[in-house]
Amino acid sequence: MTNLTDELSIAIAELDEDKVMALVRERLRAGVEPLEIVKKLQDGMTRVGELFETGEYYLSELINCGEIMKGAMGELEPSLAGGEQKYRGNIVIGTVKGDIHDLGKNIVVMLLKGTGYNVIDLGVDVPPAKFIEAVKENNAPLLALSVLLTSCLDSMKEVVEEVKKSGLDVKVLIGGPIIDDQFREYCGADYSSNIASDGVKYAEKVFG
Ligand code: B12
Repeated sequence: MTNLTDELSIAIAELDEDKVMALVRERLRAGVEPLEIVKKLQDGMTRVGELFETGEYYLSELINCGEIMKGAMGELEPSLAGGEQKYRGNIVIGTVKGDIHDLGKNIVVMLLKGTGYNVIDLGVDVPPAKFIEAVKENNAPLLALSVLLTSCLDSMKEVVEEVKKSGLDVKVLIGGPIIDDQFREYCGADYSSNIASDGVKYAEKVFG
């Protein structure tokens, strides 16, 4: 079980919404980096996942945790998204079919928007054909996919295969906590990461 020492991580693990919101605001005011705050929240959410696995938390707690994180993201969004930026190009993003987790993807979206990209966010549970259609329609040089469920890794592989078959000139970035280089090689994606800010790093590679 993860050993939590940070007050904010503990507050979200204990599903103490008021404390989470108060600490997020306090840290933002104190000038703490928004991604540092996200990391602390994520640590606490990992604990929630562990408590769910061991049967101490139920689905209702998982849902509650997601809602608290959404509230915290609302506070963090202005700092993550930044100010007006020069337009740098189109990026299509979504969570793959069968998976409805979107909090991590939404952070990637905020960071990309904040850097000046026009992000076409297809949402969650997105079938492969919809990704292909959106890439074509928007002439997007980069497609980003998110996944959290092990059972949906095949959905992700299917998207990458369909993209490669389509002959479209688009790079594919896959992300999520269970994504590693080995899986990237196996499914044939161009880039992989489990860090939101890497979305920007790889976008810079693609858009130059
Ligand atoms: C909140 C939560 C939910 C919420 C989701 C709310 C929402 N709007 O997203 C709800 C309640 C809906 C939910 C449902 C389920 N969940 Co859930 N959930 C979680 C929990 C607690 C937190 C996930 C989260 O948001 N983390 C915070 C975000 C910020 O982190 P993140 O997603 O990892 O994203 C970061 C990086 O990975 C990266 N990233 C993510 N995507 C991308 C994409 C790109 C391109 C890049 C570059 C980076 C990147 O950037 C982010 C910031 O660094 C996790 C526990 C955990 N360990 O994470 C379980 C967890 C993911 N859930 C799990 C399960 C089993 C389920 C359910 C099947 C439960 C059930 N019995 O119904 C359902 C599945 C529903 C479905 N079809 O998808 C398991 C998955 C196990 C597995 N690996 O397969 C976990 C790990 C819990 C556990 N330990 O058992 N869940």
